Amino acid sequence: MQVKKEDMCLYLVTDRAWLKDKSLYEQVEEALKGGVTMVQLREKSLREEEMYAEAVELKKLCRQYQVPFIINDDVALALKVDADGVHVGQSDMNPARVRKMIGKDKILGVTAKTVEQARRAEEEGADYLGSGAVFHTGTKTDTKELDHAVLQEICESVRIPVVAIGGISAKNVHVLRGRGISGIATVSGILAQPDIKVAAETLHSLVDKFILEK
Ligand code: TZP
Ligand code: MG
Repeated sequence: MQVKKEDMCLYLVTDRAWLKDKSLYEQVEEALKGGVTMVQLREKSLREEEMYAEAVELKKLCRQYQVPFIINDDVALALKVDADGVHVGQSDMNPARVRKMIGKDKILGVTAKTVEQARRAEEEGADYLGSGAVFHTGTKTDTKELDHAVLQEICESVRIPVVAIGGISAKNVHVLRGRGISGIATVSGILAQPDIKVAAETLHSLVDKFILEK
């Protein structure tokens, strides 16, 4: 499926590390109320049955808000819960293989940190790319910061939309202006904020202003 460009505006990626007094379901619902346009379930510490249960509930929730629901890395789980798509990194399953497994109607997202990776991912059937980390991030420790000139080259070298990820907050969205991205993806920019709904609203309007120049 070709992902809609407007769905790439504000992409929420989950991480239970930020759960405080609320469940992930409640946090995601607040973020949806605040205007996130896509949701990715990315949990590294859950057991299979817990991931399945979380995925079933979050998929239902995202459908209510008509927001695509993507699963990180786990193709079998994405198919089992009929998620809208899968996101894979460079060390996960090869995108061409994922595309074969999920068929043409589901969304395939791929992480790309170089122009070469970006072009290859597009050829292999990616619908969108995630590129980063564009700023320092404490959420993913095994990632290097991506030069914003390279981010721009990536955007210019593919036809599919590119979202920037990593360390993005209301304070630095404007720095990404003019690079050609279609939106931003964030964990802590939304989930670590005191008011999740307000954080999503704020980021959404900053993306409209600086990235989409609406
Ligand atoms: N991939 C590159 S950076 C990152 C991922 C999953 C973490 C993003 O988290 P945060 O909190 O938005 O910096
Ligand atoms: Mg991965």
